[in-house]
Amino acid sequence: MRPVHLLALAMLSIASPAFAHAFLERASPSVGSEVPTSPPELSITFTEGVEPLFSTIELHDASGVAVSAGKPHVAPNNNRRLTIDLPKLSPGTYTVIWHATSVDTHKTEGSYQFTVSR
Ligand SMILES: [Cu+2]
Repeated sequence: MRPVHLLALAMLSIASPAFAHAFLERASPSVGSEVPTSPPELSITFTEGVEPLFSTIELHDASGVAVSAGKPHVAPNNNRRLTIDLPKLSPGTYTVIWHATSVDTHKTEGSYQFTVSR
């Protein structure tokens, strides 16, 4: 059992705050949600501040076609929230692909989906 405990300790130290990266904390529309109508904007709140010039949010419709959206920006008082303005979205399921560069220059990425019902 001893080697297993050592491994668990090593993993805990990797996950310490000194090794923090920008991961998705919450999103709007939220991850996996269904929203009644096309939202005016999409925002992702990360676990640490991000650099908007070096971060991207892409949106793809159900057939994989990229939806052209605005450049990502952060609010002056909250660099953890990255926002893009959205065009009018047709009903369907959309895939959001994000690439974040945090203020400590670490890069992270991920994706999730949401659905516009009408
Ligand atoms: Cu980091």
